[in-house]
Order: sequence, then C-alpha cells, then structure tokens
Amino acid sequence: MVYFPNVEKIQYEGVDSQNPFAFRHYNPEEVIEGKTMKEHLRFAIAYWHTMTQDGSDPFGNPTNQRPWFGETPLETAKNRVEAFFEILVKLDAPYFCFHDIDIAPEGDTLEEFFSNLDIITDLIKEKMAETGIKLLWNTANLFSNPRFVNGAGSSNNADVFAYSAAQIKKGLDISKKLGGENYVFWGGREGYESLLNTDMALEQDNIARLFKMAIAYGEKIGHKPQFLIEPKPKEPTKHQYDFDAATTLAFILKYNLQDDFKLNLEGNHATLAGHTFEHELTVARINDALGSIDANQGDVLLGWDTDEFPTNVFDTTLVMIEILENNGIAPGGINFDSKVRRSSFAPEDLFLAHIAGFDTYARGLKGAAAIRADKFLSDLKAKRYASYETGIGANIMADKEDLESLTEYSLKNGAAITNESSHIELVKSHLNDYLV
Ligand SMILES: [Mn+2]
Repeated sequence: MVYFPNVEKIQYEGVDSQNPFAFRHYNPEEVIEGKTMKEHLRFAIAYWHTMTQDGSDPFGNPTNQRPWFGETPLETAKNRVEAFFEILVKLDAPYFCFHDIDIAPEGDTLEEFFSNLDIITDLIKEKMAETGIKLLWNTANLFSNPRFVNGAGSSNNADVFAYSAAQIKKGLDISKKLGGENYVFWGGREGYESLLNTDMALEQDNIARLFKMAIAYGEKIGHKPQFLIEPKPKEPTKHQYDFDAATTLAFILKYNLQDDFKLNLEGNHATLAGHTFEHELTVARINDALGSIDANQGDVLLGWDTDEFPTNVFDTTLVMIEILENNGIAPGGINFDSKVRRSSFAPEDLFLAHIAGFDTYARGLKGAAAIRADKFLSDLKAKRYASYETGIGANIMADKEDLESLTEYSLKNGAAITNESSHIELVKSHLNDYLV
C-alpha cells in the first residue's frame, strides 16, 4: 500500500526551485571538504515524532491526520512500518531511530511485548534489506509506563530496576538483529522529585550498574554499538541526574564508562539547561565525547521542550562548525527529534517539515565550510591567544613555569598589563556574511 500517493521522491532542485516538495540546499551528492553532504550529515528520522505523535497537547485532543490506523494495535504497528519506510525512501534518509514502544504495542505482559517486538522488527529488517536504510540507534522507553513513576535505573523499587534491565536486554538484542550503530539511554525519569526521600548516591550508583550490565551484555552477544547518554536538565523529572553535557561527563568519568559511552546532544535540551546547542557540542567535542545529535530547536518565548524542526540557520551553522571540527560525527548522525506543530496536521507536513530541517542543516554545513575555508574563526582565535605562542606564554604552555618563576616574571613585567578589545560586535556582523 502507498500511504503518500501525492508525494514523489524528493529531489534536489537548487535554490531557485519553487517546488515545496524539493530540496533547495540539501544536495546529497555535493562534495564539501572531501565528503558528500549525505556522508557529513547522516540524517535520521525519528519514529516517535513521525509515526506515533498525534498532535494532542495537555489542553487538546489529537489533530494529526494519519492514514495508517488498522483494526488492532498490532495491525496499526505493521502499517506504520510500511508508511515509515515510504517516508524514509521518499526523503532519501539514510538512517532512522526508535524507542521500543514506538514500534510495537506493549500488550498486557512482557512476553507479549517481546513477541510484538519480534514480529515488527522482522518486518523492519525486511524493509532495511530492501531499501539499504540503516538503524542509527534504538532505545528502551523507560519513562512512559506508570511503573517508571520513580525512575528506571534510579527507581527505589528493585522490581522496576529488573524490568528496566529486561527491556534494555531486548533493546540490545534488537540492535544486534538490525545492525544498530549506536544505542541510546535517555533517562527521562532518572532524577528525583524531593531530596527528603531520595538516596542520591544509591540512585546514581544503580544507573551506572545498569549501564555496566548493558556493556557486559553487548560484549556477551558480540554486538558493540556506540553507547550514548542524552542529557536533559528537567522535564519530566524536576531534577535530572544527566542535566547537561558537563554533568553527564562527570558521571561517565566517575563510573569509568568513557571507553563505551559518549553523548547524544539535543538542541532543545541544551537551551532548557541554559546553554546554547553549540556550547553543549563544544563541551562534548573537547572531551572526546561528541557521539550524535538530536536535531531540533526550542521556542525562545516558551520555557519547555517544544522539539520544533530546526529552521534557524545561525544555530545550524554553529553546530556544523563543531561537527566539522570533530572530524565528523560518525557513527553518530543528525536525528530529527522534531515534531510538526499541532496546526501542521496534514500527512504531507511530515515531508515539508523534514525538507525544512534537511535544508537548514545543509545551509549550516555550507556556511560552516565557508567559515573554515576562510579561517575566519580559527584566525580570530589564533590572534586572540597569540600571547601563548612566544615568550612567557610559550613557557607556560610547555609546563616550564611555576608560581615562583611567574612571580619573578610579574615583578619585572609590572602591573600595567595591556589587554585588547574583542570587537565582538564586528565579529558577529561578519559571521552574518556566512549564513547561507
Ligand atoms: Mn526534546
């Protein structure tokens, strides 16, 4: 069955195209810095926002018009696989991502859930073989069901910890079955409501225990995806243990997980933490922990997680600079953890929204490459830190100085130290010249 008969395969038509169902900037085969755009960007489509999100909000019922509902939940799940791969093929997306509960009904028992997952992943595996589309990552949803009210790995209830372990084991079995390149942990409920009844040390130790069990099981079954933790500061849990990139890195290092774990960073989660997206990427990159990204943006006027499709070229340009500085993001990718607005309820909006996101990242890539070709920011930084290139600065960088020798130097050098203006407004104005 064809679910989108009015949508052809989306083609690159260039900036002058008037066709809304065409890429104007994302040209998969265009070579930039020695790699094609497709290789740089490694786009992935998210099952949850694309296939299961219904347009409801806390004040309103579903609005989304979707053509794939069947007589039973399992029939709907099977239809969704067909429709999803039609979307992936028509968008020429090389990757996809999902939570376990996105793809298959949970049923009444864990056995039934596992059986449903087997049926659906058989179908997905066939579709992958037929199309060549790959699994960027999957994950276990350990936050939606009421049993996770007090967390998963951090739950006070050992039965919940055990249930979480069972879902993760199944997630890794599926990852092996489908050749997943990464495996994500998003700790939606891994935090606390009140310190009055919380043993924070026990909860964090237990989250690390669960991660170590995942590493051990991956080794046992001979499947080693890149493990990723996705930081988020709040929502749904008020205090999340994986607040931001820096906090999560401290956790990774404390529990000695750095050989197996990196970060999956999301734009809207960065802004919820009071950071820019590029700040989070920089923190990860300089610590060799930039794993993958969830591409979206928040609304500057709202304080919650709106998961909007990325359309801000300024942001994507700065993000792509970080990805290029990192020598790419593989085996990670750029996953559109983005949902259409409630008012964009037509089925074809799923295409228009992804086209907007693909084009915005393609513009970011082109701008970032131009900035690097001109050495615009690297020259600026080299000049700004030039005092460490020679003389006393070079000695400091070579670890040849100590407090005594620097005191001796400063007594001779005197207190009248000259600093230079940053001219940062001029820098920002010149940056605008590179926004494609
Ligand atoms: Mn989000």
